Amino acid sequence: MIEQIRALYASMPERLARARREWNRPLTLAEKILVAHVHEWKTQVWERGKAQLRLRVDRVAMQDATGQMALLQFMQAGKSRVAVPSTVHCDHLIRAQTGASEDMQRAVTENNEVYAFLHSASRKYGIGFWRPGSGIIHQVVLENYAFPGGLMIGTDSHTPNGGGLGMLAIGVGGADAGEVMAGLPWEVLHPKLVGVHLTGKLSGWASPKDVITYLCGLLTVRGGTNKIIEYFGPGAESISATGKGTICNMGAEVGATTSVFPFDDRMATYLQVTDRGDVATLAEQYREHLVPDPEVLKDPKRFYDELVEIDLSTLEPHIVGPHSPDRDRPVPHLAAEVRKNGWPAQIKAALIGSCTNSSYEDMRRAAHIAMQGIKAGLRAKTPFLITPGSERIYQTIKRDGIMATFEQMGGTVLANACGPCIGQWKRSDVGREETNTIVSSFNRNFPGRNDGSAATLSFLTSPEIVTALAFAGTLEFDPVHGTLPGPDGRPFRFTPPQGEELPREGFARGEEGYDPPAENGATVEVAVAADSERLQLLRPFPRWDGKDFERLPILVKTQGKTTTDHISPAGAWLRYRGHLDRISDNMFLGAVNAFTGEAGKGVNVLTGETGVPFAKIARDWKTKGIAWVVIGDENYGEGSSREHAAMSPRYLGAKAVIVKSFARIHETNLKKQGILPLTFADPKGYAQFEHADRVSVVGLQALAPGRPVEVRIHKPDGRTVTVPARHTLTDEQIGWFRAGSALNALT
Ligand code: MIC
Ligand code: SF4
Repeated sequence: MIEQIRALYASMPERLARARREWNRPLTLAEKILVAHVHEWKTQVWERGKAQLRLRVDRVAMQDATGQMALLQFMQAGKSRVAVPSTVHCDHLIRAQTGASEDMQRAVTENNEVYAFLHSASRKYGIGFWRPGSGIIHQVVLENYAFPGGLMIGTDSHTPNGGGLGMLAIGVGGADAGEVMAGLPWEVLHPKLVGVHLTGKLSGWASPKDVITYLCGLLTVRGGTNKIIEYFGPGAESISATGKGTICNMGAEVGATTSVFPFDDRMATYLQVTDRGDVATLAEQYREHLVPDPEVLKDPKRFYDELVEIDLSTLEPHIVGPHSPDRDRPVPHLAAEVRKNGWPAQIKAALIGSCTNSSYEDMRRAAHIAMQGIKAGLRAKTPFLITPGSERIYQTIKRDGIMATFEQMGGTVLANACGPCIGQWKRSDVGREETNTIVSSFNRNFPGRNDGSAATLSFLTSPEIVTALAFAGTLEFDPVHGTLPGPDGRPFRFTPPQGEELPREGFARGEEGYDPPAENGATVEVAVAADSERLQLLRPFPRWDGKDFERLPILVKTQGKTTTDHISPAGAWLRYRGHLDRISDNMFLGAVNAFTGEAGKGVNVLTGETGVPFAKIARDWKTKGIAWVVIGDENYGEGSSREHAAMSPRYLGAKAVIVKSFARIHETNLKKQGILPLTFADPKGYAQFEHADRVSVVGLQALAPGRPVEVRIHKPDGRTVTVPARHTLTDEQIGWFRAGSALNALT
């Protein structure tokens, strides 16, 4: 790995000098990394928000839930070995139920077939394999692979976590990963740049999490779409590398392509402690290339498309939720809002950890709060669950007594995995329809996400605030100013959290759980049983027949938030992530039907039957040879990178998805799978569609970059309404559409 980094750094001075010369200006950090990774300087156009970048990627990471499709697609390309260093991480499929060791054993048995597939495919094709229990993809990547100035893609939307070590790390669908592993350059819309100028220093209860929850409120869930958030300024150095990781990780919640911090001493220290002193030394040598040019820092307004100022010294702790990560307020304002909205104040579960917040520093600070409560004679008033991010963190918090502190307070340590963050949480304390409140230090809180119940109100904040709230058991407690009654009746007040950023004695080692690929992959068999209910080899989607889409019914018009969790829910459905036919039964289960107000169900307009799950309607139409369209609202496809949210619609007959606006990864996933993603030229177009309408999309033979497309609505009374629509397809992507999918265009 060090050789790869050395070669990249050695190439940077000349490449960056050329860009400065030709553009006649200094460079931001994000630009430096993009320039250093451009596939072909001569032909590349550099227009932010317009041009398509073709980049050479240093590394690919896949997790077990999205990695199955990524590998199945890679296998279709017929290559014998991956073209770039790649890893698979088993983290999403482990269900949290009774605690780490039992949950792990259950997972290994339950998921045996999928793990065997991922393992054998990894061995065969030259991919590093991280076994279940080794940790959550983003934490393991930060500990082992991320490096300043690098460019990686990962089949998970929180891949930007690597920005904590100065890397451009970007979430993608499995098709993107499959193509890059097959040797193609990676394409992405040239992002605009948001500069975030950090001054001051975090203090008191404020933590890195509050930088990003505050930004979520400021920018909203759409505000970062097709943008890179680049942090800089003196405040950046006051934040640990893992704290920076938290901030970059949750940049996914504003839709940002990725987020990045400039290289600094905090990163160097982290690299050293994680056994990469050689990378740290090299980065020190090339420091000037791994930070923005000095002129940019002097006059940032000239070089970033948007600029945000945050004074860390005045930042308060924040908490966001329920149901959306941009519903933000400072913690002290929460109680009043809870009363105003009639949300249940009682907290039913408090959870810390996840890929967002499970660093040593996070655990130390949370333990500092736990310790204070224990000393005052208090115990958690609610179940308190801890998911460590990796085996290293797990072993280290065990060695350093942090785990014992959590347990003494009444906590349960779960496996090193996603668990309750992705709905892998077997909860028996509340009924499915029961409105109830939970708090966590995770990054996502869409309805139904954690326990499958849309009635659960989920709030997100820092691990230290979650820990304090666990002692109180109610959202009405303000840990910053409030007091709790101690056992002797005297009021007890927490002092602000403290904790070292890295373990004094270094990280403890456990079973790291890494299996290298086979020397000679040709002899390894990748087994997929023909009758498997979990894995299914893919068959190419049919090519476009050259015809316009004529008079198609609307399967669903979604209303309001339509995240990938609404389109293709996770939780119990994670079981079928490798089986396209099976998983397609979950299609649109969470989507709110704009015509009826119900979730997951609609009217089969061909038979008149009501209250039918969308997948069932689509299957009926598929057998009759009838294709369909989707109408959607703002930021359609927000959230996860899971391409099942595009593959299932494609598989069951979607031709076009017409919406007010898209989230980046999902729009690309639709293009890759051969579905036409369109946006209304005027958002009012959305209101024109009624349930018995038929929809045509015409002029498809003349489909060209930048040229609008005409959508016609045929009303039951014979009227036709024309709605102009736009698309963002490039020439190459139009090729995917014609071929039926990007993969078809490849082979
Ligand atoms: C998520 O946080 O939503 C997930 C689960 O990690 C997804 C990936 C998936 O659906 O498998 C993501 O963020 O991309
Ligand atoms: Fe796993 Fe949650 Fe992180 Fe996604 S956000 S990778 S589900 S821990």
